[in-house]
Amino acid sequence: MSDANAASQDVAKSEHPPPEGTTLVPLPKGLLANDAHYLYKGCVFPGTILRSGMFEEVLNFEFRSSDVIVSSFPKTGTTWTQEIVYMLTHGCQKTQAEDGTLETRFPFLEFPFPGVRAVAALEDPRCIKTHLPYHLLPKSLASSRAKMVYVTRNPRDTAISYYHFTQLLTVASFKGTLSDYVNLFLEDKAMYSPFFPHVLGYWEERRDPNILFITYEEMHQDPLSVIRRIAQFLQVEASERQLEYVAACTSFASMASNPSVNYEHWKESGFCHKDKGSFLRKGKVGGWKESLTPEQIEAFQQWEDKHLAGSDFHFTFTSGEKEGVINTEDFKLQNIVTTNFQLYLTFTLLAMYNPFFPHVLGYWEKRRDPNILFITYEEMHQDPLSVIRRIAQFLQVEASERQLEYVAACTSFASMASNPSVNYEHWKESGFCHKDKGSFLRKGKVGGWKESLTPEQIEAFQQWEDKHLAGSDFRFTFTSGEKE
Ligand code: PPS
Repeated sequence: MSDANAASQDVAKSEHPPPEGTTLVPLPKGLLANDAHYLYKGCVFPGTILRSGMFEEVLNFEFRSSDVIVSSFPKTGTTWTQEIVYMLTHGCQKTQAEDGTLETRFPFLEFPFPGVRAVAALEDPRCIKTHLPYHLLPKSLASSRAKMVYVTRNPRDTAISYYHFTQLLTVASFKGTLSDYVNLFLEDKAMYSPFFPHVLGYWEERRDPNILFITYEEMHQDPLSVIRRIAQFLQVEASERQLEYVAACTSFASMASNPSVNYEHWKESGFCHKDKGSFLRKGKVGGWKESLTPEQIEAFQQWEDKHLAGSDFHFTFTSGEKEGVINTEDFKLQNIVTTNFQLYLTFTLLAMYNPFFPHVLGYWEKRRDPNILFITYEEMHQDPLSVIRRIAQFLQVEASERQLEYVAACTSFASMASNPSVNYEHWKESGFCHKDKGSFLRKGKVGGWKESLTPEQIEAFQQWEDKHLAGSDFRFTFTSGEKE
């Protein structure tokens, strides 16, 4: 049994009385293994949390200005948002086993594991998850200037996701039907209910500069633009290419196969049943249409209308998913090195191998071919090791991290420039190159165009680029994101 599970089960058995003013929520007998749900200050909590003896400490938790918090009603896209935030605040690198699983690198504030004291003791920058409604957030939030991303999702898909999750969790082991669960949900008896005050409580605060309010549906429709907004909000400097990489690594398929975020280890630790599906279940918008009966849809409709009357907030219930959403395959399968085309001083058809754009875009169109890997000079420059790792994977080369680092060292600009077997210096001897016109390995920089081109030339390039890239989803990076 994992530490997480042992800790949570110990707490589940704990005898701490729930805080004063708590009342038991009457639940139908036999549906839930953990049927001791409590109502505390207008919010339904499981006994695991309220009887942990730590709840008062949670409410008095001290946030710091460097904290990034992801808040949500359960099953609305918390994990997805957490992974995006984590990548953005950790160099836009894909999370690996060594980073630890999500619950350790992005702990759950009010959950007994690792516990509020452990969260308090974490070093900056802390990434913290919570499901607390706005009015129960620790009082320190307002003055701390910590940044908070709140994510929400339409209540129909949320309820269905929650139903499957309560079946999956051993501590809950929901025994009823979807219909039983829908009743429980609409009666505001699910954990962290009531749903609408949760959402609207944060919606009211959406203009707070330290709060970003997003929805599962907009992430689904256009992940890259939501990731861009989150990056701006968190003041993370990231290139377009890095943001695309974050989108690729946080696609449903990528997260579902990444053990550092897919929670599959909960099956081994006994926290989840092995035969009740997975935490990353479907990841769709609009699944409710296939799962709910017309009567249930009508009940949701009335419930939603009642709660949203007088509010300017509205949910999206169906998918506006874009075709060809980026996935990690795009990144695995990129094998043509393109170069920053602003380094070209001409954009007529005179240079050899022109025209430039049809050249690049012709290969870009083929990037999903499993035998083609499309990469850029700029990403090699920014993070050579990760590109080398991708090339190795693509070529199915088994190499240790140490070996990949050695490849990176031997292919650095300085190393290649001094290596006669690759620097083409012998071309000077053979008369193929002039001896007084520099070297083949010339500068090896990104963004040199800024010093070399006049404003007029830059403007001309800009127009030419815009013309050729209109209608394409391919973008170049023009400046260096070079690592120190
Ligand atoms: S929890 O337990 O409150 O933290 O759950 P939460 O993460 O909020 O919600 C789980 C649902 O989010 C889906 N999910 C995703 N959908 C699309 N893309 C990505 N990357 C992604 N990651 C998680 C997850 O599959 C659950 O939804 P359902 O509908 O059950 O599939």
